[in-house]
Amino acid sequence: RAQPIAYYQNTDLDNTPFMEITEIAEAEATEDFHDPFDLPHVPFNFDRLSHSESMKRSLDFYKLVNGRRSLRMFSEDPVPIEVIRNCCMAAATAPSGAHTEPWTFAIIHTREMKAEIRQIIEHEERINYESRMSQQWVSDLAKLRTNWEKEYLETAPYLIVVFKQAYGIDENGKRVNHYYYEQSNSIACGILITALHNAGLVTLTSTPMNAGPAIRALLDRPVNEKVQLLLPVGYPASNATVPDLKRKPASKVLFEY
Ligand code: IYR
Repeated sequence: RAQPIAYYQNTDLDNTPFMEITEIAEAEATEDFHDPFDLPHVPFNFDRLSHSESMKRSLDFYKLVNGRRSLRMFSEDPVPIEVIRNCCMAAATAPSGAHTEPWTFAIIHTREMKAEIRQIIEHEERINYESRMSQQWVSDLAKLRTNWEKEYLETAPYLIVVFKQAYGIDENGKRVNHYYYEQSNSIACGILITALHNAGLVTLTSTPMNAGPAIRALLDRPVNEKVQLLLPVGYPASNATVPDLKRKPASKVLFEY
């Protein structure tokens, strides 16, 4: 039988467990040894596309995502919740540091909950717009014609709140390290926004300033979770408008070496 393995903690850097080399060797020598941190590695099945197929797909995808716009005027028309679930599960396929999957998606669809979230956000945004933020901030945003009122938080059939987990909590209540959770979560959010657009829906990438803790409390999420984004999702209002923004040309964003 394998003896219990002593791990020690390298507290200077992080909490990654290390095994003494001699312990690994001894433990691996026993037949029923299974390193709890190891995973079987399996063959990767991959179908290679022709260059012309890759060319076509890359251009089609570019055209698809180039059509995405952030919307602030929503219709009340319903959307099947399965579509929203699928988009969230697509987002949850994002790569993450040490495969820790540091995200939680909360789908809000009841009138009552949407109204409560609107109240929380408008209360904070009113302060942001009226006193908390600088004149520079207010004038930089002016072209978007936003203000503290957020009617879309109630008209959109869904609000998706994405939480980032700074660390995990295992079944025994023990803290688990999450690596690169900011980057991991941002990637997941990018996939979510793209998945919603691909499903024929519109959304707004909103970051409810100063309202995160109250939203977390309302949704009864644990303390390791922080609001990353709040996405109203649905169809655009029939009279919806968007600012006539232009994207930077390739010459400004792309450099080849
Ligand atoms: N969060 C505020 C303000 C706002 C800030 C930026 I930077 C934007 O690109 C858009 C809005 C709001 O939602 O009104």
